[in-house]
Amino acid sequence: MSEDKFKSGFISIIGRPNVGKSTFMNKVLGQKVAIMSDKPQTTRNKIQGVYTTGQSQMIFIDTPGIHKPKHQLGEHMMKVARNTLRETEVILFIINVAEEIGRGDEFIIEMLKNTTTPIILVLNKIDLVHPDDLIKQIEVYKDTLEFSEIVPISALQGNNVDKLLEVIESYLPEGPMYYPEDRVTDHPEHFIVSELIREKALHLTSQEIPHAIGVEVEKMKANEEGGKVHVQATIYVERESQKGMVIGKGGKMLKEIGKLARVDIENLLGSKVYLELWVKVQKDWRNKTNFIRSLGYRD
Ligand code: GDP
Ligand code: MG
Ligand code: K
Repeated sequence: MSEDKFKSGFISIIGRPNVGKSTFMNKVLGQKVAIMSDKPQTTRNKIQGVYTTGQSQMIFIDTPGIHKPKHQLGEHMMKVARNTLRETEVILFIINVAEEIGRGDEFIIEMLKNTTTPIILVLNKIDLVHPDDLIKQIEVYKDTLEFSEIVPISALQGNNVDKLLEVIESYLPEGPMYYPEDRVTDHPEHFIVSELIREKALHLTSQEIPHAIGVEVEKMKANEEGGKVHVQATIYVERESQKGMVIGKGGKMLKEIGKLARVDIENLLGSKVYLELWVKVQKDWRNKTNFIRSLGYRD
């Protein structure tokens, strides 16, 4: 294989909550990159999983939480999603084959209607259905969009995942290796740690604010003397009232978030952790992230 035939590209993963997007990414990457949770929208589109073989490199972009916009943030997420769909080479539309097509799927289909990017329909969770039902589902979906490919898999058991990767590769253009071969995510630890903190904050705070929370890990430094890793992170919220909720009475809530997150981070890193958490109000913290930069392009 000559080097100029190397293929690479970005792949959006789209699908309603709990269809198995994170499970699929983790299966491909062989490690826990995206945090799995029963709670919808734990992850955002910033996730990058990079899968490199001898002949190609696939950069996966998770595009979670695409629902009918009910409020401002919904609309913002929609915009982000639309940009993501435009910028990528392939769209993986993942559905849960064990469930009837629902409004969430239909909304995504509606959104994909004007897309020129090739769409691969991934029928996930085939381990849960009878082959006859699989065929029925294919019939249902076939009429909804022009799919470039339809691939049934079980992300959990790994069935047909290799086949899906082959299909994806066939849609990638010739391109460079954007990331070093051994790189799974851009800042795997920073990212995973921020997701762990976000996850705790979501679990502990009230229903009204989850979308408004973002976490950025500013510093992760091993303190050689104590053997502890010093993690400094900021939880971003959009309003003063939300800041109050995250901090809690006398700092009780923030303390609890920190306590739970610290345990997980210690397990992840395999060392003791000193976790320093800050809460900041920043109205448009989401807009700060330029899409291309978040994908790791460098100029
Ligand atoms: P996401 O919200 O789309 O990222 O979904 P997750 O990857 O978090 O998966 C949601 C749930 O579905 C988890 O409990 C997974 O274990 C489960 N799941 C994912 N893929 C499969 C599959 O192929 N078969 C079965 N039986 N369960 C799956
Ligand atoms: Mg997920
Ligand atoms: K919550």
